[in-house]
This record gives sequence, C-alpha cells and structure tokens, in this order.
Amino acid sequence: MATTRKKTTGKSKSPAGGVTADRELCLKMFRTMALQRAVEDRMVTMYRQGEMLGSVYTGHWHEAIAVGTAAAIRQGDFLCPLHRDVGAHLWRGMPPWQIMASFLGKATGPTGGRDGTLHYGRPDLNIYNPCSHVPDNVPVATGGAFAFKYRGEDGLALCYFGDGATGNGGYHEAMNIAAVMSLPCIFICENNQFAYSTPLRLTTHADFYKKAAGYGMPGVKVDGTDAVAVYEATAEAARRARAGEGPTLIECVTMRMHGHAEHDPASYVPREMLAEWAKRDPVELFAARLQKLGHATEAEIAAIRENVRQEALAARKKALGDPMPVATNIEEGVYAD
Ligand SMILES: Cc1ncc(C[n+]2csc(CCOP(=O)(O)OP(=O)(O)O)c2C)c(N)n1
Repeated sequence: MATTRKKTTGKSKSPAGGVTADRELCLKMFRTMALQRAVEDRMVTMYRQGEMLGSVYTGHWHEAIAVGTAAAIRQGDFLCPLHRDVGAHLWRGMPPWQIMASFLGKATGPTGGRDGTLHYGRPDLNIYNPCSHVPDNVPVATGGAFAFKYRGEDGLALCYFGDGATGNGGYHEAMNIAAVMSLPCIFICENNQFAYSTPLRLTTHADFYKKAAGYGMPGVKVDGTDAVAVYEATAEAARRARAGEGPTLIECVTMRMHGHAEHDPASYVPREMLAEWAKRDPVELFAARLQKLGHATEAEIAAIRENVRQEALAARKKALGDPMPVATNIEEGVYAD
C-alpha cells in the first residue's frame, strides 16, 4: 500500500534514460570504484611488506556492487556494509586514510583503535557497524528499516551479505519479518562463489534470488561486475521501498578474486575459475563502457587511475604517521551516553 512519508536527507539520482545518461554520476561511480581498488591494492602491499598486521580483507571484483548500490540510494538512508564493500564506505564519505587507520588500529580510526578491520560505524555518514558475526547486520538493517517506517519517514535500509551468510538462521528471520511488515529494506546478496573455503555447491541448492519468492518479496539477479546493472536494480528496489511496497532481494553474482583475507592463499579455488573471472574485472568493464558512451577518453580514464593511486599513497602516509591508541581511555566508548 502506498504511503506518504517525510523525506530523508540526500538525493538519489534516477536519471531519465538510466544511469548511463548521466555523465557526472557515471564518472563519480567510476572514480569511487577505481579508488576502492587502489586503496585495497595499497593495503595488500602494506600487508605483504609488514606495514599492516592482522587481517586485510579486500573486495576485488565487488566494486560494482559496493558503488552501484550506494550510489543509487540517499545519504540519509541506513547503510550496513561488510568487508567487501569499501566502495560503499568511500561513496558515503569515508576518507581512504581513515579506512587504513582502522586496519592499522590507529587512534584516528573510527573506533579509536579498538577494531582492526571494518567493524566500525560512522553514524554521521549513516554507516552502521557490520557485526563480525555473519549475517547479523541483516537483522540490524531490518530494524533500521522498521524505524523509518515507524517514524513515517521515507528512508530505507540497505544491507549486504555473502552467499555463506544466508545459511545462518538470523538471515531467514530478518527476511521473513521484512516481508511480513513490508519494510523499506534492500537485501544485497554478494554471491562471490565462496564462503571462506566453502564453495557455492555446498552452501545452496537453489539460486538465492529465487528464494525471495519463499518470503514473498521480489528477487532479482544481476551481473555483479556490471555497475550499471547493479545501480538500476537498486534504484528500482529503492523506488519500491519508498513507495511502501516492501523489501527486495538483489543477488549480485561475482567472484572473490583474493583469499578470504590476505593471510589465505585460497589454494582451494580452481585456478581456471580465477582465470575465467579475470576477464570480467568490474573496473575495466566500466572504464570500457564509459569510453564507448563517449563519457571519457582513454587519457581521462588514465588520469583518474593515477589520481586515485596518488590518493591511496597519501592515505598510507597519513595513516602510518597517525598515533597509536593509549590504554588509559580503554573503558571509554563502551556504552552509549
Ligand atoms: C557466525 C559466524 N561464523 C563464522 C564467521 C567467520 N567468517 C567471517 S566471514 C566468513 C565467510 C563468510 O562468507 P560469505 O558470507 O559468503 O561472505 P564472503 O566473505 O565470501 O564475502 C566467515 C566464515 C563469522 N564471522 N560469523
């Protein structure tokens, strides 16, 4: 049932003629995808050189999903990203140096050094903490969607989860209640073929998007390496959510091109599979599309790549130079004021 709701902050663009008709939007999306790649490549190098300890998670081949989804909703919407979604953090306004500071456990990270990966929230950017336990950000997002509906606002919640996460009971509870209550929620399944070392065939016997029907919500399957397809599917899900038509499940199919994290050589992944997916680099595909559309020349694309490389280098320098936390404030920030 359609309802009239108070408007949340920020604008989402739904350009007439689709996202490809909007050169400025396309270029911003491309830059953010390239920045995600540059930041993560830099962190991989830092990890291998011993500058970054602990775990480094990357989202290679997830860039079109992270950016395509975040770009299609409003800044005031509730975003629950995961370890593959640095592009969504960047789109919302997280500076690359602070992402690195978080991985480095620096005092300038969003948690003041209490976390060493991406388990931080930035409530000012409407980014809510990914709980480490998968898929617990899904019920959190569902609760956020409920809050929007309860307050009569037209905001929505968008959350991400991997193929493996769907095997946990909390996922089904959240999907069910979101459908029953017709909540403004967008569920993004990042099907990257593996959950740590567990291949897809041991996770599910049915396509994820088809399971949406079992909850009574639409399920859509898109090529997760295609930023335009991801954007368009998310924009339609957002339209439904704001119109009071309820949640949508979008399955974005891609590949996890690195190990679960950089400590994992992923020797269990068939090399032929990686070789096949290597031909479908989302950043390269979008670069080629922008040139074909006449939105950017080869030289302009190269300039963006160099610009984000420099930004990642500057981020490394700042993050490495930032102070480590002090032990004296360890008890602060545990409870809400
Ligand atoms: C309940 C729970 N079990 C195990 C883990 C450890 N763990 C973190 S991510 C992950 C794999 C998740 O796979 P998937 O959901 O497919 O996402 P992907 O990492 O492939 O993007 C595992 C096993 C966890 N965080 N929470």
